[in-house]
Amino acid sequence: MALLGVPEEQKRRQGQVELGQGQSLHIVMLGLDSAGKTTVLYRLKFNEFVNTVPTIGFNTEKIRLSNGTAKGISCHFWDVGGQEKLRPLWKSYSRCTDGIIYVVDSVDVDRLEEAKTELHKVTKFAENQGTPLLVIANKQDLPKSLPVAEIEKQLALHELTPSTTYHIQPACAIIGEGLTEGMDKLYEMILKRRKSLKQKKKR
Ligand code: G3D
Ligand code: MG
Repeated sequence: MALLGVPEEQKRRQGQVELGQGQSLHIVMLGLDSAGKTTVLYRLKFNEFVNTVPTIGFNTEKIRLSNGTAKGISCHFWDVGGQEKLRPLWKSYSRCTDGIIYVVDSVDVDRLEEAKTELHKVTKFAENQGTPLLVIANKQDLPKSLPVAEIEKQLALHELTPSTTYHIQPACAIIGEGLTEGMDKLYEMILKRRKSLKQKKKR
């Protein structure tokens, strides 16, 4: 196993202090149907590809992250179905979470506008103000996938509510590429937010 560099190890320890022993992060995974949410979930859990079936309702898993600076951190993931009839559920599942992961199919150009509308809706809910957002530009292995900068533009991420901090991560959930980097960024944003909320409370 590769040893983490010193700064990464320091960050990890500091994060564990911030989070408190035994605490786990509550993370919701959203996105249109077939974007790859369930594939991401099981890739993170088993570190291998698991064939999925369309999610009716939701999947939930407690996962201890096994890589990167967030290694060892426990996360309780909620993977909510993305079909139109299930989207009304997104509001209650995303309420007061530590982080939101929004998975996008980088090849499904025709539905990017719809993906944008649904994402902007979610970040506007009062309970989601300030919740860090990780956008996963998935299926980057496919030849017709749009580059991440183009997806960022088409999703109009810079127009999200000003309190939303976000990171967009190119990924291929099938082989797991980009997922460690993405989770590390999300974890970093979550810690930053916790720190600033703590400081606000002290004032
Ligand atoms: P969802 O949970 O968002 O609805 P799924 O999506 O995880 O069920 O994935 C939908 C389909 O996309 C699956 O294929 C899955 O294998 C595929 N997929 C997920 N991630 C990737 C990726 O990174 N690259 C490629 N090429 N395909 C991916 P099927 O064929 O089972 O519908
Ligand atoms: Mg699914």
